[in-house]
Amino acid sequence: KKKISYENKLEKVEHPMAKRLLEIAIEKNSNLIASADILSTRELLDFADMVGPHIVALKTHIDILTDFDADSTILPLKDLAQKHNFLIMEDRKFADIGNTQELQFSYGMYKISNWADLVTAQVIGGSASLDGFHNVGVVAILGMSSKGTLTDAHYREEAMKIIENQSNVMACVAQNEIPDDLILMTPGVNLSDAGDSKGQQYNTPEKVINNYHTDFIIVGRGIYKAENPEQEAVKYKMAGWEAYKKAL
Ligand code: UP6
Repeated sequence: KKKISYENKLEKVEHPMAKRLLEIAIEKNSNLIASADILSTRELLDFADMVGPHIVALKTHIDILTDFDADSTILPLKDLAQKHNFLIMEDRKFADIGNTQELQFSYGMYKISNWADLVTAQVIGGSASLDGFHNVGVVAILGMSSKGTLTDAHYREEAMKIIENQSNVMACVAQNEIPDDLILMTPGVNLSDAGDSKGQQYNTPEKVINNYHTDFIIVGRGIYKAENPEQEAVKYKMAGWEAYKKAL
């Protein structure tokens, strides 16, 4: 079986953020999401400006920033997203009851609902827990990349039932193939390491695109820890795009 093209997937997806993401992929010839697991605003913004031209989305963990400030972090980040045409994906991995998640999504320091195009959420709380995510693309965590994860085949089967019936879910994070009408994103991608000492497990872009038909590779340390992150982003972008074309 061959991989579905972004053009064909664009006709199958309904969520507006799914459409935007696929349009950006087609326009930029990129299936790269850079994970910016960076601790200061200055470095986050410099990184976003450097890799911005080569990525479809920038994935943030906004709660690891030591100097978060809505005006000095989010406003310039939004400007960079517009300048370079990428989406902002907050990897919050919500995992609570619906009411709490709604509060976490819109209130507190980060006010994620004000600025994130996409947010990640676990499905552990069940279907109704996801209902409160409005005006955002929900990326559901179907399976994790870490050693010993509880997202085994049974979990994923039950999770997929929730995901398929939830109209605000536009994508899944997983380490396996999923139905063609959803977007698949795969982290745990690195060209030079096999893993880290804390349970992370890596595959190459080629392997995840070939084996899982993933639509988007998520790369963190492979890029932001590199001596020349822009050059490395180009390398991952090219590896991802070549593998995509070969898998078609
Ligand atoms: N991430 C995973 N695996 C998952 C889900 N999410 O690694 O199953 C996220 C991590 C991190 C990024 O939270 O932000 O993807 C991977 O970073 P790395 O490439 O530096 O390992």
